[in-house]
Amino acid sequence: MTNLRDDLKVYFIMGSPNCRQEPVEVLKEAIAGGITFFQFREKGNGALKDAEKYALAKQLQNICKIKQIPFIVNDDIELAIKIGADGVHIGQEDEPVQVVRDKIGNKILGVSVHTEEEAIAAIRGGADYFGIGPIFPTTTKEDAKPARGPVLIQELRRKGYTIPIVGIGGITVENAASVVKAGANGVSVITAISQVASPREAAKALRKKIDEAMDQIAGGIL
Ligand code: TZP
Ligand code: MG
Repeated sequence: MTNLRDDLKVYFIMGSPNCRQEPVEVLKEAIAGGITFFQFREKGNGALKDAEKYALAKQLQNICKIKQIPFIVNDDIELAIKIGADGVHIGQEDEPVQVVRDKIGNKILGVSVHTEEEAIAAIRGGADYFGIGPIFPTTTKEDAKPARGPVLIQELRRKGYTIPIVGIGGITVENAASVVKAGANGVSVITAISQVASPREAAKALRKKIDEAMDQIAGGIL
């Protein structure tokens, strides 16, 4: 794949607390199924810290490298720089976008936004893409805001914002097409891939849905 917009199609996010099987196995299977982007998000109950977190990050990064899948680190900018990750993803409660941009140079910078004002500030600060959600109800993020559907994605596209966007929160193979139809370039998921018996089959089904939806949009059907 050649550009960020295409790379964001099936964006898998995970850390060890999200996995039923070994994270390394989950990631390998997800890649075999067809994910296009990966974010290491080591958060929540039992999350690894320090040396253990570093070691898992390196392992997952190596798998992504071999398969040429971009490897992004959630929140932990120092870790991202230390291991030479492809980028970072930050939220509104993290350091200002411009500060992070200055620290990471030309690495990929993703920012979670919930309003047009946040979107404007993120673009000014140097964001490369937005994560927007929760689109649907989710239990994965403890401090998640209420689900709002794809309204902000639709609003930003209607107003002419062209920055790559991924939807997040409660996305499944059943509802994924609606997120892309609303104007997203892809879907990011945790549960739909990490909490199922076969991450490979789940990733494959999601990838098929997104590819089909993209084809329909390109063909003017959706
Ligand atoms: N940010 C908004 S919702 C969410 C994050 C990290 C969690 C998404 O997880 P799931 O399991 O795909 O709903
Ligand atoms: Mg954050």
